[in-house]
Amino acid sequence: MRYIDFVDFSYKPKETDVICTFYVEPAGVSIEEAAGGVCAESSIGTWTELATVEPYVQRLAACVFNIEGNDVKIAYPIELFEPRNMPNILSSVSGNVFGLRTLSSLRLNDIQFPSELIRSFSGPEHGVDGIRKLLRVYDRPLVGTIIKPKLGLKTMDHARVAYEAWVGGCDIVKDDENLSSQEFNPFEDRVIKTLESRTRAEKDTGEKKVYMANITAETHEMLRRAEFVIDHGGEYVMLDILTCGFAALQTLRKQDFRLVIHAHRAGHGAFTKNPKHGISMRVVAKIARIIGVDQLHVGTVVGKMFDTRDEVTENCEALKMEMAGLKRVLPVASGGLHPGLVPALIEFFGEDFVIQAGGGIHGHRDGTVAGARAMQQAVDATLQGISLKEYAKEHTELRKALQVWGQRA
Ligand code: RUB
Ligand code: CA
Repeated sequence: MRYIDFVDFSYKPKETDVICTFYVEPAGVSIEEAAGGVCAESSIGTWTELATVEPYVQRLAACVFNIEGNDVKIAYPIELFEPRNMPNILSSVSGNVFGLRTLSSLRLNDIQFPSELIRSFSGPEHGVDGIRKLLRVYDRPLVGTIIKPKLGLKTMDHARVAYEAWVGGCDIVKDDENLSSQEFNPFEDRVIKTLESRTRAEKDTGEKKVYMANITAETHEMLRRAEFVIDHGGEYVMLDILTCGFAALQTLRKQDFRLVIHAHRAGHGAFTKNPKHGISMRVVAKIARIIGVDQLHVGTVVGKMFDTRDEVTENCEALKMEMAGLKRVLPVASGGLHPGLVPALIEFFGEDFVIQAGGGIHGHRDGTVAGARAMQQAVDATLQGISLKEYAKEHTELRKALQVWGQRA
């Protein structure tokens, strides 16, 4: 089969097909030829015709069934993929094709997985409802913080700052993505001391608090650290899912740990930022949900990261849309957030999300407790329909936060 033989506009996709939507920019060939090349190389074809293609192989060919401008839709028969093996699926649909000479750009914008394939994976164990039940918070966004400075704090100070964030009003405290087990703050010590702070904060506030310990590491070590968290009374872990890899995430999810999995997406910008080349965050979100994360960073629209409104909307949809009965994943808005942005965030996300702020809490001029209070006050005001400016008249912490960081109109 030549590349062009993989194009058939009369093909009607089956319910069991995997459907990928690519943005394709050809280099020196027609769009049909370029799209056929993507289709061939990601299924059964190669650059030349083969003497070894038996008729039963031909039936497994993927098919370009739609081209509109540069947007190409390809249907893959489910038999091409091994169930329960996300690396295998991605080696096909987002593998060699990115390097083809016949393309100047290629972006995998979306994947629709058939239910049969989705059901071979675990999916989220807890999801939005499980997290709300654990935290006993049902009617507002969750408020979380990342301990800052992200690297360098010694364990005792890390645990102290965590305590201050919780008593100030945060539900969640998490490690930053590049804090693992450095000499200044070793993992085991940190987990023990920070969970002690959590328990003390729970006693002092009467509220449920959670700590997301970053277990990002080589896979066996990652599992050992997850077990360490369980042994010391933790319920949550966080993982940098892209640097650890989807195989590691699958391994973590397959254990019977019952841990809530917070997924950080550090590194995604390397392939999501260019709208014409790479892989969209929506695809990452779907994959992460199918494998089984409970919450995931999706962008903020208003913060320090680049994601557009449309992208964040798509990411949230991927976490919440009906997908073979999978539980909904909780979106995490993070990156450059502060109290002045809360009304805009709630307007965009609704109530089912995590407002996560590092600098926007620990940068408060009166310290972390005041920073957490200011954030909680911004949430309270917004949910009561009171403007931040008005609420700030009676709430010092919020007033001081707005003085420093301002408020988004
Ligand atoms: C934010 C932070 C997170 C980023 C990641 O810190 O540490 O790692 O949100 O980006 P701060 P994204 O609140 O000080 O900006 O959420 O877009 O993946
Ligand atoms: Ca970070």
